Amino acid sequence: MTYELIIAETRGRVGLITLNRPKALNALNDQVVNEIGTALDGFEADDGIGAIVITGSEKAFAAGADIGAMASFSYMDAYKNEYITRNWERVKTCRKPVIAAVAGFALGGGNELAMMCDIIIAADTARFGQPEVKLGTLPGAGGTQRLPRAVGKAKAMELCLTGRMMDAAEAERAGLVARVVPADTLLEEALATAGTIAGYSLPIVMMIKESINRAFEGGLNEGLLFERRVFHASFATNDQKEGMAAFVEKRKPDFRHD
Ligand code: CO8
Repeated sequence: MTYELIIAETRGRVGLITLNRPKALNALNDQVVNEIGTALDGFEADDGIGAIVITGSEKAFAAGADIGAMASFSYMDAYKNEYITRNWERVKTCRKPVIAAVAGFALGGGNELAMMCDIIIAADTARFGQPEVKLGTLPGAGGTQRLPRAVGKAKAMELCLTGRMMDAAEAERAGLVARVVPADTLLEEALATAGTIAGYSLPIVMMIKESINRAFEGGLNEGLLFERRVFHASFATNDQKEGMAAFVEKRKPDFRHD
């Protein structure tokens, strides 16, 4: 598969997607979003891949939806054709863990893309924001929903209503990012984290991802019941037998991902 606006490659059991529209600071258009979707399809179908990293450039993870392309849209262009937002959910529906490795700007749709991923690892140069208000519009790919869940109502309101950016340290304090690392080690750290995850049993990793997502997408009782049932289901996997036997026998587990 050849791509024009992303690079898709594999590093061991990790799939790596690099947004590659540097002159436009990785601004997101239909083609970028579709190419990300196609790359995710490939990684999901590949039994040799256990986790995925999405990254951008040193200057920008993604500076948002392509403003030039949207500038003259009518309501019908946006509503009927679902520009950009049409294929967005593909990141969310990915069953394998996805890590966003963010350096530089993650603004508007760029921040929304990062938040769709399961873990954000930020370079100390990262800056996050939802500046749509400055353009006379609002977040359209989950920003008003995922940001308050990540950082709380007060900070989400302030960020969306003022359009100001927050730096990596503030984003970590607020709970948006899992970890801040020096910029020159970002990819290495993200790939190492993805590699660790990909070394575990894939079905168990998928069960954990699905269960944690319940905490954000439903009520507490439903989430607790879901977690309990998936915990029970893990005893039907060979990897649970192997993982616990290895512990008892004081050896390294040999997960077969089934
Ligand atoms: N769209 C298109 N082009 C962009 C974008 C963008 N979002 N951001 C930057 N660029 C382009 C610039 O036009 C410029 O192009 P050129 O060299 O041809 O003039 C190039 O990238 C470099 O940008 P700057 O010269 O502006 O670089 P600076 O370092 O001076 O500034 C900033 C960097 C602060 C990031 C600045 O470029 C900026 O403010 N960009 C816009 C950020 C923004 O408003 N983002 C939100 C967009 S709206 C949105 O995302 C809505 C989401 C709705 C849901 C859809 C899902 C995607």
